[in-house]
Amino acid sequence: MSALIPRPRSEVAPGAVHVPDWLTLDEQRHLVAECRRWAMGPVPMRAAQLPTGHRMSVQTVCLGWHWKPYSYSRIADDAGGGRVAPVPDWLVALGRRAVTAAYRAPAGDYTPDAALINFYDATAKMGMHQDKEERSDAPVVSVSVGDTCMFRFGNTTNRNKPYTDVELVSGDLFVFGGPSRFAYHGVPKVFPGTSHADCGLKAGRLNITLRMTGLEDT
Ligand code: MD3
Ligand code: FE
Repeated sequence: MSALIPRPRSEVAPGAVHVPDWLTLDEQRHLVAECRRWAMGPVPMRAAQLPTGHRMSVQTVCLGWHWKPYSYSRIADDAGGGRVAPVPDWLVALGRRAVTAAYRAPAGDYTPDAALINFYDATAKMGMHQDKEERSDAPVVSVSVGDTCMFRFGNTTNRNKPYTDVELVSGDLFVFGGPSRFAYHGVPKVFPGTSHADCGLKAGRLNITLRMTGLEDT
């Protein structure tokens, strides 16, 4: 239990900072409740289809900008055609607090304009990839709720070794900025049955990432 043996904050690579147990249980439950609402629309949560025709095992719903492999838009043409809901101010504020907590420095002009909410069931995983659709090198903020997962943080050159495996537990924060912003990363495994009901999620894992896209409406 993390409450008994605190896990230390660690800088896994330059700009990649893991802050265990950052969210309170109240904050986790609030995020879960909001994710349940976002999953229902105006754009429903869905498993995105890859250009290969395969479906991702992870289910995703977005705020601010809709992401599909591999571009952002305001309209979800692959998920019912609705217009994506805005990122609420409290979530922008959470992103700013996250950057401050990770880097122990003011968040400056950090203003995330996109949130991606990923849901993992017991068998879902995410292959090693880079996030390159953004036109900004601002940090990505990640918070996790529910089942523990194995998060794999790689290098900026290729999807293979060297990489570092880190367990992400409910309430953990991870911020990826600076030289780590374009590192390969993935989620090879979720550990079913590791969530505790107090976080608001009985089974599965939610990950919320906040990003600055650097995109503008045309
Ligand atoms: C490092 N999500 O949504 S979060 C993704 O747990 C994504 O759902 C995973 O990879 C998840 O793109 C991993 C950690 C993460 C997110 C974005 C990053 C690490 C990152 C972007 C750049 C570098
Ligand atoms: Fe990613």
